[in-house]
Amino acid sequence: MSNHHNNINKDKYKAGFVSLVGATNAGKSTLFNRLTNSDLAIITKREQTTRELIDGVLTTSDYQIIFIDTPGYNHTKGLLADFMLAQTIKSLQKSDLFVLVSSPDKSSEEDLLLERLPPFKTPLLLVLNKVDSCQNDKLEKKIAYLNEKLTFIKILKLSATLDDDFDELLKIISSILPVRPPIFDQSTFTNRNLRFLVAEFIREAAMKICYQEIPYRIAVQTQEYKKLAKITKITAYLYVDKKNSQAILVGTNGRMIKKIGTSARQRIEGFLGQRVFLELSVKVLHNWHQDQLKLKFLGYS
Ligand SMILES: Nc1nc2c(ncn2[C@@H]2O[C@H](COP(=O)(O)OP(=O)(O)OP(=O)(O)O)[C@@H](O)[C@H]2O)c(=O)[nH]1
Ligand SMILES: [Mg+2]
Repeated sequence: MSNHHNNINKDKYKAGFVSLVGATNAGKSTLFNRLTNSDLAIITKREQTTRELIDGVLTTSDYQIIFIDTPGYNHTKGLLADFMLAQTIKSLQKSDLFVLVSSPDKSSEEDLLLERLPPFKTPLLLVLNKVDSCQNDKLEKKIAYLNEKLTFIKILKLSATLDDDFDELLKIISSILPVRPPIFDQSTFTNRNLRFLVAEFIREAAMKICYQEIPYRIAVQTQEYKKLAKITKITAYLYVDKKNSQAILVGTNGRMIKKIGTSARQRIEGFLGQRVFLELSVKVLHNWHQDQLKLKFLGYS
């Protein structure tokens, strides 16, 4: 078995933390998964998909980049939004480099986040995402606007969904990171455990399949996680904030929750590379998103 760490060049090796920040829906999680060659982060077309930080480690013989996917910024108020912004600030505090992921279809939502960046004095890259779906003049306008507000080391335009490789971006990032030995063992690819990831995959399925406002008021917790020889048995609770949301999420004859379960199970099986038995229950946790204690119970504190 070969090990990068045994033959790394200590005088040249680069390592560090890189936060992907920006407005909600800009494509941070999509880019995060592409950069880390993983399926760790959840992605939906809805806003406020990511709620908590997640690290993804990319290790090569020349560098180790720990990407941090962060909750996107939007104008939503409340305790959960406060928690999400605090998560983003926490990731900024530990990062050696910020990548602002922006997309022209997002208007001024990121402005309040932008104001938070300069005090850090951390190098900042700008990635203009979704070039496949927007006109060039809109893109240039956005760049001009951002250039007036902040100083970027470099500006890149790309499509996180359609581009084939991200070598240029990785090269720039690694060149900026400090000379430092690897922070994590070569086999480490995330800081998150399977129970967390599974709960997120279930939330992703619920956000994709259920409509209206309900998905924004769903929190998922993995209850049982049992890896057997041929199958992994998982039970999880989906918490909603009121009784009638529970009925909608379960659906007529349990059709909605069954659909969510099938989609989530496939996602988990793809990730684990093993068959999964998944059992979901929908519980009511009244007004959980407005209650500090309940948020804490759900891990949002
Ligand atoms: N056309 C196009 N769509 C993209 C691109 N990158 C991401 N998307 C889509 O944009 C939507 C949002 O992507 P996410 O990666 O979840 O965005 P995010 O910034 O992580 O959003 P939050 O977690 O809510 O902050 C999804 O539907 C993606 O498929 C891109 O380069 N081009
Ligand atoms: Mg996200």
